[in-house]
Amino acid sequence: MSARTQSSEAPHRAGFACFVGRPNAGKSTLTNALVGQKVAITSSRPQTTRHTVRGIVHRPDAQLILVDTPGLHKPRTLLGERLNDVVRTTWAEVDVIGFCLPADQKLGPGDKFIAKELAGIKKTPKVAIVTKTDLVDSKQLAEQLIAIDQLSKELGFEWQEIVPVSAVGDKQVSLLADLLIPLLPESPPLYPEGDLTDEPEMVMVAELIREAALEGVRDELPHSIAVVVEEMLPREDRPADKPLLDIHANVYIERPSQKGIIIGPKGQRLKDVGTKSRKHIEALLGTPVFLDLHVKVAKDWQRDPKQLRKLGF
Ligand SMILES: Nc1nc2c(ncn2[C@@H]2O[C@H](COP(=O)(O)OP(=O)(O)OP(=O)(O)O)[C@@H](O)[C@H]2O)c(=O)[nH]1
Ligand SMILES: [Mg+2]
Repeated sequence: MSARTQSSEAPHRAGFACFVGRPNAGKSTLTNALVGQKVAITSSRPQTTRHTVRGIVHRPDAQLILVDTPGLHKPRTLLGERLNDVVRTTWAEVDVIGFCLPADQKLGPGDKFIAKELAGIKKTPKVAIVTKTDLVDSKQLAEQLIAIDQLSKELGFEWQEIVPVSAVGDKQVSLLADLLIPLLPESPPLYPEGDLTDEPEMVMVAELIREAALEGVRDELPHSIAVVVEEMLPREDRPADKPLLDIHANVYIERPSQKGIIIGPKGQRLKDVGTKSRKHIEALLGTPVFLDLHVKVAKDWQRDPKQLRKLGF
């Protein structure tokens, strides 16, 4: 029997691997790198991801479904509590847990707290992923690998693997998929061939707008921004070869005083957010877009159950 026939007889595997870790650890960037397309927004601000985002990696013999989760942190708002609940529900449901730890930061109480919780999930294999390896030298990386190994030993469990990766430098990203796939159950594909995510288009559009709005804002403001797409409609009376999609979206903030910052002098900032996100939205949807953005105040929405519901949390 040739090697080729043998490998085609290897069982097909499919299942879920979630990425967990502190905010800003590089989970969403890694998800996008593995999928080969932006399915989750990223930013240098912590707590960018606010819901689980599934990204799908297709291989001839496997389908690896990545579940990117919000960064686990000490919650200060009702939103924060909800996000942490989302993470805990997710890791209880997946086939493999990938714990992301940035190479350039010493293990802190936040990491130890997460590792302790993971130690309690006995039945699920856990892989430690050292992210952002392009930011450190080999000595620093070696120290981090030892510290991570030590951490699991202290807590009485073993990592299935410890894998250093750089999503930005495209180092060991596909190796990570190679190592995760054998940990998935035998199963036929769970998603149609070619699907890269199951995110609804309206959600992806809202996220792209939020990503653009996050850029350049500081302090508490990133946390205060939420985006909801109200409507996406093809413009009527357009010739078939010149379609235009009208998108109406609201950018929510928490306090009237934040309005001026988001809109900017003479509306320039909001305009830039529109231009930047429109490019990404057009690439995603493959059609020209007219983007209509409005800024609205949803008072203290991160702490208000009613407002949270309205914003989809
Ligand atoms: N140099 C370098 N930077 C990276 C790498 N991966 C992520 N980053 C940066 O780290 C920051 C955080 O990345 P995200 O992917 O948004 O982090 P996250 O873990 O999803 O964060 P939350 O959604 O807030 O939990 C961004 O500025 C990324 O560009 C990497 O491999 N190398
Ligand atoms: Mg993220």
